[in-house]
Amino acid sequence: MKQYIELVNEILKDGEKREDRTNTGTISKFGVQKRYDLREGFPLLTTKKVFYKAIFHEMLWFIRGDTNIKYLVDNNVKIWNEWPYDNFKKSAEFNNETLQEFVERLKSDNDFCSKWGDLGPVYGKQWRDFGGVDQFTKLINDIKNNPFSRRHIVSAWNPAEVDNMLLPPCHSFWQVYVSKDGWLDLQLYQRSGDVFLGVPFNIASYALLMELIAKECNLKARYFVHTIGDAHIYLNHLDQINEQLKREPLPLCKININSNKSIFDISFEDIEIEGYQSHAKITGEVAV
Ligand code: THF
Repeated sequence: MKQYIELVNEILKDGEKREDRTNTGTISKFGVQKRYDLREGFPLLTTKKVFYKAIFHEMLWFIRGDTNIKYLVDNNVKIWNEWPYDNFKKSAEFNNETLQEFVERLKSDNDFCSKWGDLGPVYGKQWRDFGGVDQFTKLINDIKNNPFSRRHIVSAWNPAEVDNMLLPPCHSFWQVYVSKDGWLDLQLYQRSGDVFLGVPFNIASYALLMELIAKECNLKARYFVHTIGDAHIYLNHLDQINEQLKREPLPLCKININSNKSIFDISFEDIEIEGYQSHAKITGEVAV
């Protein structure tokens, strides 16, 4: 994935060192765009091992309109745990539980999980119910009935509800384009991108979304255009980024969706990655 390496190099070259909300510090460049051709393979980063199962579960969770992390923790997906925990920590009910204890309680206590496992009206809520509009269902119907429309848009950014979300959407707005010969393209506007941890997830996540929509609408997925506003590398990820720059990118894997179920009924078991080769895993801390 040469585009990811280009993105990293662009930020290191042009970026400015800044303080940020999380007090970690970043190198940041504003306004970058990369294009991935899904016909060349599934864009799952090869210069470190990516835990793609988390990406698949998360996407199905968005599509279902879910915002409570119960489904994720039940499936051992940990990527959203920090935010509800941080919220709980600030509450009167907090009794010095560790993150692990908090997650165990979410798994075993449904009332506790309804109260403390919800992220607020984040992605799933806005995709399926933005002030009463099911944008996602409408999008699928519109692609089928009026493919060349210039209004195939889904917005997770709902100004009226942003303040009630534990984290305002990073990947905030996307548009689908159908070409005359049946290709499906998608452009994402991501307001903020954590290039080491989040961006590899975001790229694969939207590539999966494209494959799912293409299959549902009898099209073939082609370009994923990834536009990022504040594209940043956290200063405590610089060693991990530099390690990846030393590694040679490997051939891309393939993705198979082994089911003819509707996009609303596809399950995790229906999605299969074929031939994923990668360099070793690299860990890094997530800034909350
Ligand atoms: N906040 C920050 N600071 N970075 C982000 O990437 C991010 N997200 C989502 C919301 N807020 C964010 C959450 N997505 C990981 C990956 C994606 C996340 C959050 C965390 C992560 O820690 N990945 C590790 C471990 C994965 C695992 O094995 O469970 C990794 O090595 O990839 C961006 O949308």
